[in-house]
Amino acid sequence: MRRALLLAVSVCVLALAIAGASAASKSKTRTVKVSDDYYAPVKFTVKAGTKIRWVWLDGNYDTHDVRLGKRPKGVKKFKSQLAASDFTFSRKLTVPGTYHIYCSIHRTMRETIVVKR
Ligand SMILES: [Cu+2]
Repeated sequence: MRRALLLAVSVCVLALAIAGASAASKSKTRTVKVSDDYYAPVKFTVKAGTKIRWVWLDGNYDTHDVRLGKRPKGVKKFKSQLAASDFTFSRKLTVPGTYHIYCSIHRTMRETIVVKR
């Protein structure tokens, strides 16, 4: 009897653990890289409401920033500070459309983010 109860409890705990893990994998953050002199990936698609997290790689020599250029109507511009390494910058993109990211120092550094409904 006690063993059956113990089994039932462990099955429940396991189910909760699995539910927790799948909730975590649905987490709406997309991490992208900032390096010399590129963003990676250069183009990607996310669902509306996803938080984009730019991570400056270790060992960069140049400073870079993340600036929003062309964007969907009604979206305010944003820009990060200039940094070389050991820095992150995040923005949640809620409005569907195409977002053009660029670095103010290196005009060839560009990234396109497509936000889908
Ligand atoms: Cu740059």
